[in-house]
This record gives sequence, C-alpha cells and structure tokens, in this order.
Amino acid sequence: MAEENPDSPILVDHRDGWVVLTLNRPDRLNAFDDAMHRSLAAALDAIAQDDGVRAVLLTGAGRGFCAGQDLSAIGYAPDGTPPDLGATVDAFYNPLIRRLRGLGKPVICAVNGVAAGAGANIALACDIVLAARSAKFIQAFAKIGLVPDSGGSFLLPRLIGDARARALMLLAEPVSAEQAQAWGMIWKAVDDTGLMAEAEALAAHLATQPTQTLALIKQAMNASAHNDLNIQLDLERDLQTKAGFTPDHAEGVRAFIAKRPPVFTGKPE
Ligand code: T3D
Repeated sequence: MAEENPDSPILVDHRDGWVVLTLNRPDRLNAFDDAMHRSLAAALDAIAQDDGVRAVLLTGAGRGFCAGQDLSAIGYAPDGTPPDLGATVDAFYNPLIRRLRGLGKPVICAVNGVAAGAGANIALACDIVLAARSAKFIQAFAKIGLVPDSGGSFLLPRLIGDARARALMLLAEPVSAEQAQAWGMIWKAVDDTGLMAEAEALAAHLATQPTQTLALIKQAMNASAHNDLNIQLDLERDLQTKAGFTPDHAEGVRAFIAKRPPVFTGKPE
C-alpha cells in the first residue's frame, strides 16, 4: 500500500495505528482525475484489509481540500460529443462514497480549504468532519449544469434539512466552516493553524478505541438514514449481540470495575 512518491495523487502516511490520506493535486485544488480515484480506491481497500490500521484521516494538500471532478479531465470527443458522466459516477464516485461509508474504521476528514462539487460531498461522507475556519463548502454542480452527486442529495438534507440543502444545491452558494458547524453539517470548525493537530489527535484517539464496535456504530448510523424505528431497534439488538461478544467489550467492563483505563485491541477475538 505504501506510496512514498511525493508526486503520487494520494499520499499515504502510516502513523501508530492510523493513516493519513492526503489528496495531492494541489495545483488543481486536489480535483479528481481517474488516476487519483484509482489511487484512493487502492489505499482504502488496503486499509480495509489491514488490522493494524484502526482510523483514517483524510485531508488535502495545499490551500484546498478538493474541487471535485477535474473539469479539464472530462473527456469530450474531438467533435465535441460529451462523455457519459454517469459512467464516471458509476466507476469512481459511487464506489468511493460506498468505500468511505462502508469502511469498518472511523474516517476523519480535515477540510483544510475549499471543498467544492464532489469534493464537498466526499467530505460529508466521512464520519467526523473538522474544517479550517477559512474553508468553505460549495455544492458547485449547478454552476456547470450538473446535479449533485457523491451522495450529496442524500447526505446534505439529512444533515441540515431540506430547505437549506435545496437552496444550497440550487444556488451553488458557499457555506463557511462556521456556518456548516452551526447547521450541523460538520462536527467542528477549527482555527486554521490548529486543524491538523486537532484532527491528528482525534485519529490517534480513535485508533485506541474498540474498533470492532466503532464499525458496528457506523453500520447502525448508516442504516438509520433509511430504517424506521422498529427495524432500527432490531438492528441495534443484532449489533449489540455482536458488540457483546467482542474482547474489547469484556476489557471495557473489566477496566471499569477495576477503575483503570481500558486497553482495547480492536480485534474481533
Ligand atoms: O463524471 C463526472 O465527471 C461527473 C462528476 C462530477 C463531480 C463534480 O465534482 S462536478 C463539480 C466540479 N467542480 C467544480 O465545478 C468546482 C470548480 N472550481 C471552482 O469553482 C473554484 O476553483 C473554487 C470555488 C473551488 C475555488 O476558487 P478559487 O478562486 O479559490 O481558485 P481557482 O483560481 O478557481 O482555482 C485554482 C486552480 O485550480 C485554477 O488553476 P490555475 O488557473 O491556477 O491553473 C483552477 O483552474 C484549478 N481548478 C479548480 N477547480 C478545478 C480546477 N481545475 C480542474 N478542475 C476543477 N474542478
């Protein structure tokens, strides 16, 4: 998985039990071309298989987080015939959102600068989103005659309500990090200079927590978006059954009784 090349579109930096993934096309505000998609998919798949990685931090190089699709990489035919954009969504954006939501480890997003188009929605698909105070989120799609993708039309109304989501998508107006926090769109706006330290501390903390249980919590939260209460209650029972059999649950209870901090392994057994 290691990608040491500083020119790689995705930088993979292994820390103690967690990984920093950096979108690395700063000249284009980290807009996605196919190579960056492939590199990120490979990194996430490797992380999914690696029991030693218990949390992920996603961020961007340079002054932007991600400007969505690289508009210069959309392949128009020499005669001007437009490409099938749905094919790109199918091949890259949808699998990316599914990878992020389905990864059995928490994904923190440190939005270090502008997050536009698919870049905004990729951030929203992460589990905990911190943003630099100077960052902004833009549902930029309508400005170029496109519809929100990468889960935006699903995630955004659930985060901030229909009225705000609808207006943001129709108007393509930017939302500041502070407004995003106030609306419940993200976890926290953070001073620019403190963003990475705070995000790294969060990732390091999560990497010491009961990883199997965190995966089950993600599962519950993902399902809650579409389940009714009765179905969700049944799901909670099933997930609690699984959590109850994890060694980290036993350790958590032992540590509580002994009045000492727990030492979670994150292992299934
Ligand atoms: O199949 C499919 O492709 C469908 C999928 C679609 C998913 C999408 O994400 S569609 C939405 C695509 N993204 C956008 O429409 C956003 C375009 N970018 C902007 O509106 C602005 O760049 C920003 C608001 C994000 C930032 O503005 P600003 O003034 O801070 O920076 P800038 O000067 O516009 O950009 C800096 C450089 O990055 C500039 O290059 P240059 O002039 O220095 O050589 C600019 O061209 C480049 N850049 C920014 N965004 C993109 C980009 N290059 C290619 N693609 C971009 N999306």
